[in-house]
Amino acid sequence: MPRMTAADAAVAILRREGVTNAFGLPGAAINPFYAAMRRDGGIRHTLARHVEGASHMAEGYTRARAGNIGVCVGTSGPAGTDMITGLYSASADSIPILCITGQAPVARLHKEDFQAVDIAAIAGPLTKMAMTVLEPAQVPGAFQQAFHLMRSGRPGPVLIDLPFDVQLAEIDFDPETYQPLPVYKPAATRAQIAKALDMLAAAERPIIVAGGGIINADAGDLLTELAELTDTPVVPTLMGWGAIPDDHRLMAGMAGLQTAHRYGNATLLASDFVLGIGNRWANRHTGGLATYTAGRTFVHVDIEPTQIGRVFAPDYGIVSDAGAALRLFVEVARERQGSRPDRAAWVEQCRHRRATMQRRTHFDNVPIKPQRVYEEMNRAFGPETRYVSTIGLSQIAAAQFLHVYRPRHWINAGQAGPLGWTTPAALGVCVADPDTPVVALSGDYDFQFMIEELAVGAQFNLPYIHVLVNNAYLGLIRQSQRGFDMDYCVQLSFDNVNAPEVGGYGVDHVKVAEGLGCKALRVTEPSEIGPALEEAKKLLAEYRVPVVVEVILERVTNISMGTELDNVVEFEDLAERREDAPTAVVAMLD
Ligand SMILES: Cc1ncc(C[n+]2csc(CCOP(=O)(O)OP(=O)(O)O)c2C)c(N)n1
Ligand SMILES: [Mg+2]
Repeated sequence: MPRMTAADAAVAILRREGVTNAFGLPGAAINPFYAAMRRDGGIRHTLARHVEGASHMAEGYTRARAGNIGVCVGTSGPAGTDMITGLYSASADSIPILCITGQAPVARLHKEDFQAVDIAAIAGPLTKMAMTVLEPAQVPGAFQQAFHLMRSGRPGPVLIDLPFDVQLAEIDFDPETYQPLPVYKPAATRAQIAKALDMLAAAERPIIVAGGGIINADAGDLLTELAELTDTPVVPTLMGWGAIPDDHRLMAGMAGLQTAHRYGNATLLASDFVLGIGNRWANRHTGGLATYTAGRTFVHVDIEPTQIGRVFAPDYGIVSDAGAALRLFVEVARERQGSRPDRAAWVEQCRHRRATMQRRTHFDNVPIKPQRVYEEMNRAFGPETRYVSTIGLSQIAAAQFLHVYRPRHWINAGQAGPLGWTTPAALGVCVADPDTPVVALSGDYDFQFMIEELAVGAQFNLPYIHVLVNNAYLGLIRQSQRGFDMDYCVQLSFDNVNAPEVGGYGVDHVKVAEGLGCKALRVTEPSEIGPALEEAKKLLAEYRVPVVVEVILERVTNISMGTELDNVVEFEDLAERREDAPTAVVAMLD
């Protein structure tokens, strides 16, 4: 039997499970694992500048391609605690990442040893398994179980904590005969699917709410096929955006309190039946449940049994992987083609709402209004673009105005929304798929959170365009403070003694980005945005580093939002003519 250190066995298993990349930051307690990675030579390591960054890189890496599992590695103590936000973000959005931490030697764990913290206990609620492995011979089983759990059922992260001496201990292990454990995914039965389709057929104004589970299952094509076979309009959630292309005739818009379209909300409210697939009725999608559910029948399909009925009781629940359910949905719907109800009038109503209920994007104001930035991004970036963003007015407006045409092309920290996520997640996406253009979008505060990670992009030649919309404000919080009649602790503006040219907006992002080895441009006029984005593409091709395009916005813009689907407040003029929203996918009827 081959003998090797437990760390060597762990790395061999990573390889057998398909891992080719890791994101991390070494330290004394994880050095044996790094030594094993070095001996193996098959795992490309991206050195983060902040361990939280490594965890978000791992998440971006997972989310860019079906089957990927991002791995993040750190030393003991503060490295583990830094990655807790990454585990939270990944678990909240059902994304598998494997976090590996070093730990103090077993015999010193209870002696308040240097950087010995009970990271498994801290990570417990955020992971599908969090384990400090105390017996070297348990290491292979721990890793095998980790991959099984990450891939089975509702996907999510795992943490494995390896004491220093456990990593170094020799064990018997045969990598050649190692086999990944089978993956468990519940699948709907034909009777369940037939019943759901009966309910859909009985409805007059049905819609499908398409959640992130469809993206995780790589089932966007099946969703689109089901929509076409039954002529049912689709309302993607924020996590499901891209499952059906924005330019599909059955794409009805997103619904919600913030990241939503006016026509999406109107269509949801006009519907009488909702088939939710791989979604979780998130509060910012539903708003108040009385408004959301009144007069509607619901079917809920989810891979996790305890998600059925968690937020409200659906009329019918099906426990299934979204892909497995959609395969059967498509099969049975095909068989029923002859008896399909005529939905033409309802589909046309949804389409008409899409062509009339638009928000204005075309403003020529200086300082620039944010809506204009997204209009220019729609012109500059085609359907091949992958967008990455986290939270803020910037992200909310992006969801209202940008276009997404493919699954995994809107990569967003939906539930947790940790500031600082955007830059490292975008870098992880670049590692996973260097051939697809990546465009990150941040507000100024999000950008400043993990700004140091730009150096990782410069060092490892991970080129992407980072659109930075700068209002020198914690904009989303400023807007929500209106309810408290205050503007308190949310200003980011100051007179920068080194950069009078930023005109009181505080941080000179161009200088910082350049200092970190990236290229950067700043624009202040709406007519400069398009040319700057084109210039950014050239700089990216020439220098192969991240390129930041900073757009100086007006300080105060309120973005459409509300507390119920039927009370979303519009703060700006709505579109009345085609020229008001010139990049809308469905041209405005005027
Ligand atoms: C770590 C963390 N702390 C606090 C928040 C709350 N929060 C959400 S958005 C936001 C302000 C974002 O400002 P900016 O990135 O400039 O975007 P803007 O809203 O101005 O477009 C804050 C503080 C958060 N999401 N994450
Ligand atoms: Mg801001």
